[in-house]
Amino acid sequence: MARHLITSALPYINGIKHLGNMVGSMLPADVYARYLRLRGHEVLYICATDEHGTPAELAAKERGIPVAEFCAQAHDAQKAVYDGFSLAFDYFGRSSSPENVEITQHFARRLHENGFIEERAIRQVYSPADGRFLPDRYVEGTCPHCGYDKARGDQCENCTRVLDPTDLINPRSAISGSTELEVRETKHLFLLQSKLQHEVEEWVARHEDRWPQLASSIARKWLTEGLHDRAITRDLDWGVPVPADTWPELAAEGKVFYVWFDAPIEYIGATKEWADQDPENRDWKSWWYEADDTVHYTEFMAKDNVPFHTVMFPATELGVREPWKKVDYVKAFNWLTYYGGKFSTSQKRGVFTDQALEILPADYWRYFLMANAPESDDSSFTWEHFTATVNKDLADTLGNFVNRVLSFSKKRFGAEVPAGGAPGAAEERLGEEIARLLAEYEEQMEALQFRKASAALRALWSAGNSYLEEKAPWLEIKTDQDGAALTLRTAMNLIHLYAVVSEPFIPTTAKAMRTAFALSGDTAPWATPDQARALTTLPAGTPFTVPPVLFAKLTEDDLTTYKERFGGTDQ
Ligand code: B3M
Ligand code: ZN
Repeated sequence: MARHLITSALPYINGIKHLGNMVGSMLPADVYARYLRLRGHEVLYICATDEHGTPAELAAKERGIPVAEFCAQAHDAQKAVYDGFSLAFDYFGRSSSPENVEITQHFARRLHENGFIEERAIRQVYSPADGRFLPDRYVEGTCPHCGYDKARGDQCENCTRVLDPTDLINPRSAISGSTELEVRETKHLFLLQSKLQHEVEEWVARHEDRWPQLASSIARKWLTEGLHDRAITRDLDWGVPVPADTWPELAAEGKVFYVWFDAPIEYIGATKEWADQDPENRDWKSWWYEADDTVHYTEFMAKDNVPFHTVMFPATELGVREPWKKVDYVKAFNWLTYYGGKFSTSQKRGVFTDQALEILPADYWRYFLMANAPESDDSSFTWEHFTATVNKDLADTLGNFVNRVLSFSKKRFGAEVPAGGAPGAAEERLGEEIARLLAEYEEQMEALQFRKASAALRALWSAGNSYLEEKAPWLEIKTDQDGAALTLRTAMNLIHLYAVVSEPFIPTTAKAMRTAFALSGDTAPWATPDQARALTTLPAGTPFTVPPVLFAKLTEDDLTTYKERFGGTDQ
């Protein structure tokens, strides 16, 4: 059995994430991790907050608290939301951890020893009004490539190109707004990526055919444009310090590593944090260092993060000249839009993950987001689509089926799975259909095709409804008690199967469905094709309870309320 290492792009510390961030990284990683665990694989799902850099410093300044304190609070706030979304990380770490500092400094020393880091004097934007250098997002201005006028000094979020603050047209300070900026000389460490271009190209060529097209095309484009040497240190207070044993002068000046240098290393750092929490059975290095072929590493991220993961982090790992595990599969996502426009943290447009949970439980969001994941293209969130999907798929197709079957059976046959009748042609057809759909669901999950997997899951739920309509036990019972008992028993077996296989998408509801049945020894993590075909796992006589309504139906009033509360729906 493979051991699956899974990471999702590290949510930046500043601000609660919106639904677009959730569906492009952590949620699909969680669905995949849950699926693989159920299928008996060993899984390590690691994530963390990405804490260094200018936005954290700016946010702490705004709040008037030290940046370390700001990050500690913001980490806990994000973790609470992810718990609310039922994200079952094996560990959720912090890139400011001592573990990450240690590994980042180690990587830097090794890169230096191997001739891939060089000290260079560069000209940097300095703001006399602010009394400091202005790295990265501390400078804003117009993108030289696409003309977007709110481009940040590190990257243009409109055309996704990586920038240098000095590239910006009409630059201004993000702290004071001052446009009286000058350029001064300062020393920084450069990662000589140009020397690694060839090796990265070879490495990508050996892997990209196994990546989805979105990931490989972005990697290709970057390599074609050529890897440039990049400054990997900054004049900031908050970051991994440049190690004094290797660069005493820069360390004395208080330079720290650039956030994008230490952030991907935190995938490793967080794994060590996980081990340090509980030394028992925590052989963290076997996942990362000299990992054998049984470790399969999958990364989840939105498309703007792809260059860092397919080109830059691999370049770093290659340059270290130590056998650190590199990614096997890059699952990249397009954008989820809000009514066709951008979700925007800064402009508070769209739905944020904490607000989502105030309105409805996680399973509603998990299912909707995965069923509409922006996989092959951007996809748009609208309240109309959301409420219609919840009502149709979750409330009607799944929830109503469960309640209808269990309530009716309890009323007519009591609170045990009813006995009587023998499976006939209808059950045989149903069994074949269920086995086929389960195989389709598994195939799509293995291929990380989440929309298709959701569609197969939905088809499994629908097949139960069709069977129930065909057999109509509420009529059958008038003339054929045993026939009605068979129908209801078969339907209950479907509910149990749904409980088992829906867990990756809707874990809380899945649990409620499964615990409705007092089936002794009910620990099977998954259903076999034979079980799906036979639909007899739950024998007659198994006691059950009728769970409360699984999914509330959303009304026109709810829709109006959501649209009013969140706004921005008319473009
Ligand atoms: N924190 C995403 C961002 O802030 C970034 C991902 C890091 S993954 C190592 O845009
Ligand atoms: Zn641009």
